[in-house]
Amino acid sequence: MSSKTIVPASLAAHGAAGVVSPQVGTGDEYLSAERCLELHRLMVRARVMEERTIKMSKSGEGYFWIGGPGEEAFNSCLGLQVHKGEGPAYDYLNLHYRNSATLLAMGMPMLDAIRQMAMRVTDPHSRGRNFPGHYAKREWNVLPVSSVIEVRHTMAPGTALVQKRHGGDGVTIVTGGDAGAAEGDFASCLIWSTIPGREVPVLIVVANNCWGISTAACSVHSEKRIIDRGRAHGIPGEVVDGNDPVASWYAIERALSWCRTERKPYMLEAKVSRLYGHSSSSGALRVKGEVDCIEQFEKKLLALGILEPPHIAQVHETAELEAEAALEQALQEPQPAPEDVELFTYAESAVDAVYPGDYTGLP
Ligand SMILES: Cc1ncc(C[n+]2csc(CCOP(=O)(O)OP(=O)(O)O)c2C)c(N)n1
Ligand SMILES: [Mg+2]
Repeated sequence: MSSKTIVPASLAAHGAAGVVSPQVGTGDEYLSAERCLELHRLMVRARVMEERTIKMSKSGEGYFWIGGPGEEAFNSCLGLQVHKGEGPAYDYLNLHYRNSATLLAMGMPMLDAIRQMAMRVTDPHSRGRNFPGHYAKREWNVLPVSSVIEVRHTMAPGTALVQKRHGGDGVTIVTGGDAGAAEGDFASCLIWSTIPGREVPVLIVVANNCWGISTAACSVHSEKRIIDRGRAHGIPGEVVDGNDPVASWYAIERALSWCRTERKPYMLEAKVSRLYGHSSSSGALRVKGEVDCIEQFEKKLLALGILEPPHIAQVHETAELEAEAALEQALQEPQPAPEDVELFTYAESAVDAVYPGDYTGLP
């Protein structure tokens, strides 16, 4: 592969006097070609990383796999719009297990996700002790992803309340699926986010892939749109085609802007695909017949002349090389030691009078 970046002719011309910047549109909303190329690269990196970890689950370099192929368009747009930092002045993220593209868009190295899949002690999210996609990053307010779904929905109003008291425009973002939205913890989130006079800035994202493992959403949800669950609580919302990065970008922008300025909750239902089934437990085989956001976006970029086939091939090839290099490195790193098994269970706490420095919290 050539290390030289190929620049599409339409973009090479951009910047010359009198040349209008190309744009990509959905309806009457447009994103610049530069933003679309950035999103495309992120989406491809996320997909390649997920496909590499799926292979790891089959080759014994990792075991259980779960992740976000099919959610790259929406999740990349989300990650690029997060106000990233530590503490209540910044956004808090209570994510589910399909948000790899969000973390990559925020700047996570692919290597860190591969380390988690390969169960290496160098995995900064869980020291090689949790499933893939179970991120935790204090410096970016990414609270630990929980395999137990929707528990973050009862915690999200808490960080949002702190943000409201703190002042500023920090938002708590909580993501989950359609099946999770039928659980009691989801209802608790709606109730605790809208206590009269104490409404809090939570962006509740429902990634609706129409499935909860093997249960079809239509066999669970009586409402046509999941966002309608928010209506009883006065929570505004929007349904967006999560496979469309342009539509997703603006829906997320509107949602975050509402939470940042009104300091109240908003619900966003993103219609997404689930391209490899639920997890490795259901085989992680490529599903036919669902929209692939990357293929769809590439067709659009090709039709507009923003990308040409060699550029697309280069983006994929670069991502694959990055994934292979990450795997090679991760496999050389150590795994956790058996004697560490009881460590790192609870965060240390200066206000814990009994065990302030003991991560286990145990006697
Ligand atoms: C509280 C709880 N109940 C059940 C499960 C088992 N479980 C794991 S994933 C899942 C389905 C989740 O579906 P959805 O919320 O639509 O998210 P998706 O996996 O489709 O993204 C279930 C029931 C769990 N992990 N936690
Ligand atoms: Mg689902």
